[in-house]
Amino acid sequence: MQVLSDVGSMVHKKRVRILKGGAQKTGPVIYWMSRDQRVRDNWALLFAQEVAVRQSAPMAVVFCLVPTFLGATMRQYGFMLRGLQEVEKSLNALNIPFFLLTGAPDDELPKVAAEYHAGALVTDFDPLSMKNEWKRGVAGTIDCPFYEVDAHNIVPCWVASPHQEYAAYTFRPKIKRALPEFLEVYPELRNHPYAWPESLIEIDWSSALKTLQVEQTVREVEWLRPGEEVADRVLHEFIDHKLALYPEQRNDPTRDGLSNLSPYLHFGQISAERVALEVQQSDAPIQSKAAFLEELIVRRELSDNFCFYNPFCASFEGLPEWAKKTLRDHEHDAREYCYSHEELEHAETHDPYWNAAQTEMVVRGKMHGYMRMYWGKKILEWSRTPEDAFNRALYLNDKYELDGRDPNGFTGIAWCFGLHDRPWRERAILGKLRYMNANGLRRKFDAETYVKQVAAYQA
Ligand code: FAD
Ligand code: FO1
Repeated sequence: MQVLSDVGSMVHKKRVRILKGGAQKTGPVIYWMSRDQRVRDNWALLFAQEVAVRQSAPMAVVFCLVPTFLGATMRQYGFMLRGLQEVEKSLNALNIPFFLLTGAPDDELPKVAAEYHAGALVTDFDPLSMKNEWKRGVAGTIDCPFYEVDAHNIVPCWVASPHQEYAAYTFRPKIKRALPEFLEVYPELRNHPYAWPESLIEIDWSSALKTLQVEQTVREVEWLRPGEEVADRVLHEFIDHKLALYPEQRNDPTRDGLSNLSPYLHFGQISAERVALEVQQSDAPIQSKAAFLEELIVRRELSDNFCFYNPFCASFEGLPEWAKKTLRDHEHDAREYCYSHEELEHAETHDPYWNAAQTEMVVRGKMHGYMRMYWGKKILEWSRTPEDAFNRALYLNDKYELDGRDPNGFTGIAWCFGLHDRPWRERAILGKLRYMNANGLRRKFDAETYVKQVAAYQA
């Protein structure tokens, strides 16, 4: 894969990869927005503007809405589409049109590029294999240069490490070394100086909605509103009221101690780099900032590393060899509890804490981070085979979590099955995998209060 030599000045050239080379043409520059659904603090959008300005060309942003996406339901599509309506308004105010296409990106984008005689196409980076297939399809059909910009990670994924990392401790020093080079102040996106050649047709959002073929019963949530503006408010509420206590409260699901930024980060409605800059500049204690930035930067970017280098990141196959072996060695161990898919989905197990976590996810669309680990480990203990367990955890996570089908989700689930961890003392079913039990929860927080709080969400 080629990287940029000297094109671009505002955007670090190592952030950009050339998916299709060639000389830039005179036509408009199109940014195919996908993972980074925001106007502010978006290196891909800034890069597209820079390329357009260099050719005195107009620019547009295109989003391709697919009818189904890795099991997403109305809950996640609704969150995304409301955010995109805000994107449309903000872009229009900067003289940049926004187009919503419906259908497969590898069919629709080449049509648009041909219709407008695009001078260049820019997109944002995503490690998911489906996105790479789309990009390969587009690159094979278009007739102009095609660039990919890592606008999601602070340290571009291909720069952070050249291979799949073993664990956080091998990745951390690499990220820390690279951070000073990439944790930069963002320039402002300008009012675009070259007007789009045609008058614009208003987007018909309700018709777009009708193209979706998704599960409608998993409803949108009320308590966390989508969009860039709200994301910024959520960030500042976290910094002002929760960050200082983050190290003490983050493992206690009875406290409102987390940032709640994951849905916004997932849809790119806020930039992780912006979050890191604001956290760094805050006057919270150094240990609090460090604890939060460890999650936001090291853990989050480690997830992209896993999915970028491991094509099987979303399945049992992608786990480390030692983990697969120990799980297979114990596959036939007797299970005290073995629940059906329905029993899990309806939170009908013997374990009130697990049931509360599952219910929190189903009702609120966001399970507390600490409970996610326990939840995943127990699914492994209570399933017929480890492969079954992996698939069930992924299915439930992606159906209900607002932040589902994210590299963090694939990695988080794989962590419950040994990824980025080491072998522990061998026991039944889990073999050498780290074990978690209800006593551990009770030692960390008031687990009965958690159960009561979740019951109140249902009322
Ligand atoms: P905060 O604690 O406020 O963290 C801030 C940010 O740091 C998060 O938004 C996230 O980007 C990053 N972060 C925090 N913890 C982790 C972690 N363990 N790994 C990677 N990044 C992290 N995260 C998702 O975004 N989507 C998922 O679908 C998802 N599924 C998970 C499933 C399991 C079984 C496990 C164990 C973890 C999963 N996680 C997932 C990771 C983590 O639990 C969530 O990112 C976190 O709970 C989100 O809440 P927050 O933004 O309020 O967290
Ligand atoms: N990306 C797109 O480019 N088009 C879509 O229609 C789309 C739908 C979608 C629905 C739910 C969801 O969680 C994500 C969705 N994404 C879509 C992708 C998303 O922006 C992320 O890039 C990936 O999930 C991985 O990070």
